[in-house]
Amino acid sequence: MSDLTLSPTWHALKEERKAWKALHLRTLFARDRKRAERFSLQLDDLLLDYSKNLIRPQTLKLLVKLAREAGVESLRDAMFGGEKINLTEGRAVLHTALRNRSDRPVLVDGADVMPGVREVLGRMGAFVGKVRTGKWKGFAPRGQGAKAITDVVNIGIGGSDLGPAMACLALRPYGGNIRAHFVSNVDPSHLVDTLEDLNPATTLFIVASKTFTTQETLLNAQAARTWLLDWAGDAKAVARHFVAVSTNEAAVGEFGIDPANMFGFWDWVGGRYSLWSAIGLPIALYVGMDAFEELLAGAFDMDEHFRAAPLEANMPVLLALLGLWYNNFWDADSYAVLPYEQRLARFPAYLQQLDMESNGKGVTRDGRPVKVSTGPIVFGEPGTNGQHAFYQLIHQGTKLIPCDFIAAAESHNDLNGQHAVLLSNFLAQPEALMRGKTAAEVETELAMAGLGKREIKALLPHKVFPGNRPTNTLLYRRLTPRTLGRLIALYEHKVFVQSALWNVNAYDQWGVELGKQLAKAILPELTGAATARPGAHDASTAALIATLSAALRSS
Ligand code: G6Q
Repeated sequence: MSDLTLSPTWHALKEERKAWKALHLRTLFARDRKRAERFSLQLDDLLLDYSKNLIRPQTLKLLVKLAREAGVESLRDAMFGGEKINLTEGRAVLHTALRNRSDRPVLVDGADVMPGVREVLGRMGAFVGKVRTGKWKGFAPRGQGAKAITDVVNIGIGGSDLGPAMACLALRPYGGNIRAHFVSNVDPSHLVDTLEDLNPATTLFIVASKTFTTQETLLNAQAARTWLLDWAGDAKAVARHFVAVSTNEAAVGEFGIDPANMFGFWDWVGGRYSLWSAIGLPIALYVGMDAFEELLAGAFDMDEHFRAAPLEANMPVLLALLGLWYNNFWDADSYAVLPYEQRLARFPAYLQQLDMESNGKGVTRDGRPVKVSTGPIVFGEPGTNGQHAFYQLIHQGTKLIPCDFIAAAESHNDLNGQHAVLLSNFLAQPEALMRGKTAAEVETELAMAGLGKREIKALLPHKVFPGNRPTNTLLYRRLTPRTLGRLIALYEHKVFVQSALWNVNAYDQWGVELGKQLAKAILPELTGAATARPGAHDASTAALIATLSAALRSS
C-alpha cells in the first residue's frame, strides 16, 4: 500500500481540519435540523448517533474516500476469506469463523474450518449441559457422596481472561446456578482470595491458555491442583475438577489433564479475539449454551453488516474513521469508553487490550517505521461514576478526548426510577461536551444568582466550558447476549479498519515479549538461584534486585 499521508485526500483532510478553527458544533446543530438524523446509523436495535462529532458532510466524504484508498474493503475480504493477513506470524485471522452462523464454508489452506468449529461447539454444549444440570459430578472422597458443580474458576490471563470475565459480568441477569470466578494474576493473593470461599468438592477449574506455556496461568493452575488434592487426597480428582482450553494438547496432557477434558481451538484465533472459541467456556457454563450462541449470533450480525454495508453506512468503518480523524488530524492521543451500564464495568479494560495490543504498533505491515500516530490510549469507567472522577479533564482540560457513551434504553432492574436518572446523565454529558457554556451564559447565570460584578469577573473564566468536544452515542434496547455480541464485534472491526488505515498488523503483539524475557533472567537472581553477571543490569534495576532478594530471603 502506498503512503496514505501523501494522498491528496489526506492533504484535503488537513485543510478540512483548518476550516474547523471557525466552526462550532453548537452552530452546526442550530443550522441543520436534520443533523442528528443525517449522522445516525441503526442496526436492528443498536443505534449509533455520531452527530456530535467534529464533522460535516464533506469531512465524512473525505474520510470514507481515505478508507477506499487504503484498501480497507479488500483487506476486510482477505480477512474473512482466510488469507494469512497476520504476516509476522504467518496466520489467518478468523475469529469471524467461530461465530459464522451461515452455512458458508471458511477455507484456510483450502480446507473448511467450519466442521471443526461446530464439533467443538457441540462438545462444549454437551459438557455445559452436564455441568449445569448437575449430571457432571465432582470427585467423591472415600465415604462421601459426589456433588454437583456450583463454582467455576477460569485460570487464564490476557486474551484468555479479559473477554470471558467481561462477558460474565455483563450477562449476570442470564446467569444460572453456576457462579463464575476468574483468576489471572500471578500475584498469589488473586488465587488465595478466590479460593477462600470455595468448596473443592463443588469447584471446577478451567485452565485456559492458547499456548499452555504462560507462566502465570501454569503457576496458578498448579497451585489450584494442590488445593484440590489437599482436600481429595487422590490424583483421580483432577479428572473431575480440571478441564483445559488450549491449542496445545501435548502440554495439557503433561499437566495431567485428560485430553478428553480438553476443548481445542486454532492458531488462527488471536488471544484477544478468542472469547468466541472454547475460551468462552466459562461464559457458556455461566449463562448456558443457548445464551452463548446468542452472543455468537450477535457478533455474526455485526460481521454481516461489516461485510455488506457501504463504507459510508458501515458502523465499524465510521467509528474507525472518526477515531482516525481525531488521532491524526486533531492530535487526540486517547479516547474514553463510558458505558452507562454498571455491568459493562470491565468493557473498557477489555477494549484496552483489544485496541492497544492490536494497534499499538510503530512499524507498518512491511516493517517500515509508521509516519503517523497509530493506536490511541483507551480508558474508561462506567457512568455515572466517571463523572465524579475524571470528566473534569474531558470538559475543561487542555486535551481533546473523544468519548463513546454507551447505554441501554431498558434496565434489567429498575429501582425507583433510577434507570431514568442514569439515562438523564447519559444524555446530559454528551450534550454538555458538545454545547459547552459561553462567557455570556455564565455571566447571566451568575448575575441571576445575585453575584456582584467583581465576583463574576473572578469566577467567569473557571465556569466557561469550551464545548465542541466530540462524542459518539451508542444506544440499544437492553443488554442481552446478542447485543453484547454486536457491541464487541463492532469494536473488533473498528480496530481492524484502523489497522488497515495505518497499515499496521493488528494481530501480532511482539511488544509483550521483551519484559517476559527479562523477567525470566531476573527470577533466579531474585531467589538466589543464580547471580547476575557483572553489568547485566543497569544500576537502578541491580539495586532493586538486591533489595527485593534480601526481602524475599528474610520473609
Ligand atoms: C492476546 C495476547 C495475550 C494472551 C495471553 C495469554 O492477544 O496474545 O493477552 O492472550 O498472554 O496467552 P495464553 O492463552 O497462551 O496463555
